[in-house]
Amino acid sequence: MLSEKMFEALNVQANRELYSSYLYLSMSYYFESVKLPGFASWMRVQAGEELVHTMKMLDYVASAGGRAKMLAVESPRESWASPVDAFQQVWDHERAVSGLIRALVGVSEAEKDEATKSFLQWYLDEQVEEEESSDNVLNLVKAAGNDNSALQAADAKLGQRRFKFPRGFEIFPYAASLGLTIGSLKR
Ligand code: OFO
Repeated sequence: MLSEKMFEALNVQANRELYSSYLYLSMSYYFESVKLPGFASWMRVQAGEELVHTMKMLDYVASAGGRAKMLAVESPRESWASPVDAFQQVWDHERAVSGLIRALVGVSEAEKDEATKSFLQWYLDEQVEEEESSDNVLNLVKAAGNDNSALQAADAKLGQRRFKFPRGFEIFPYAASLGLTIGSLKR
């Protein structure tokens, strides 16, 4: 059985993961509004992944005998000055999330909770990928700058991204039903 402190910290992090999903969904609608549908689609896939991160963490709480809590989700921004501004926030946000996961690992160590520390390794590995992919996209968008045809080419490239269940997600019991929901959002 996990400590109350560990359960609480996991519930708080699940809320931050849901906020990440909300932030990327907000960015998706922003990109729709400025007629960049490929960027909007990339963000929607990202929002789906963050929802998976949320549920994976809440599932862990529930399977360890705790109560998964639906804490209030903060409202994200609704607009950005440019695609670079939005993707800069994605990169900054992902680096901040990596810091939160490392702090959570610190809580598991302080609580001498080896099971949770091992569970959190998945998130640490995921963050390495997320920081790398957001850095790549930021560089692509920066290189396009204000050149409209380069921006359209970047939009077409990002629009090719498709949702995939993250590594090791077979442990998630509702994967199939979530797959149906997210699959239905494909263009
Ligand atoms: Fe992009 O962060 Fe979740 O973990």
